[in-house]
Amino acid sequence: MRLENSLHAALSRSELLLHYQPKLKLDTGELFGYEALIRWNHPQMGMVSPAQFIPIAEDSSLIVPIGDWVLHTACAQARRWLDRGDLLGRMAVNISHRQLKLANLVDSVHSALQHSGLPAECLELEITESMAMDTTQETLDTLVRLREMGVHLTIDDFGTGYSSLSYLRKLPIDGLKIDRSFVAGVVQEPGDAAITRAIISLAASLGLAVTAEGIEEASQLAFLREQGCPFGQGYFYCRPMDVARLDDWLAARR
Ligand code: G
Ligand code: G
Ligand code: MN
Ligand code: NA
Repeated sequence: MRLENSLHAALSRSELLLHYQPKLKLDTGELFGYEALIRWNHPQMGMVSPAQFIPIAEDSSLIVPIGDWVLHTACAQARRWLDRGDLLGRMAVNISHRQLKLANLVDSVHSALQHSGLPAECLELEITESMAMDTTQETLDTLVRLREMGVHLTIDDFGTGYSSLSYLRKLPIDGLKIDRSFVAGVVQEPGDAAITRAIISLAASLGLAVTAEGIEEASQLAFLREQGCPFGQGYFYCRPMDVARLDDWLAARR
């Protein structure tokens, strides 16, 4: 309850901020886009992880104004990078379950795109596999409308949910993100290597863009390249960082 109260104040006190993690094309190492990751700089507790406060935001409906703020902020930043030539592909934003259910997501995305002037094609929404399994007609309509606007939809943490793959046929999606728990084991664990290979090949045959997340080592990158995985992100390239530090990282690459 106390964290909930201070989370309410956090928005108006500008304690929330976004970090961004670059996503790269694995074959050339070219910068493709970014994933926006929320942070809470709490006055007493310091940096609070979204794993801690997003569930609180979901339980209290604060996820609606917070999600709206994330979309507006990420789209505005993407527009700046696009204008500077530092966005070839897309800005990815994580969407939580309740945010999708509360159904004004179409308006919220529309407003964020309008305000920022970011083309819809430059925005990607990441939804979790459990969300994808649990769509009602209403949430499916929301996803279809977002897709019709030109926004890309991606299944995050792919492979960690349930085993039914039928939703891949049903949902208007463009991509999959291989969960980092599999990527972590591709070199040492034959099972993780097999699952990762299977996801890459499944995505390719369904025409979906696949991203490997949590790449930490050159050996993992080599495996993913060998398997033809097109996109990746992870500490090996760059940690999620605030705009100032990411601008330094971008400048150093030029
Ligand atoms: O960046 P980090 O590993 O701390 O993120 C932890 C979790 O919080 C991840 O599951 C990530 O998807 C989620 N997360 C990060 N930013 C956002 C956000 O803006 N909105 C939502 N709904 N989830 C987020
Ligand atoms: O659930 P989602 O995939 O959105 O969460 C992404 C989380 O993974 C973020 O919290 C981000 O900080 C974290 N992350 C990004 N790259 C790496 C990495 O290379 N290793 C690890 N362990 N975590 C990472
Ligand atoms: Mn994600
Ligand atoms: Na993930």
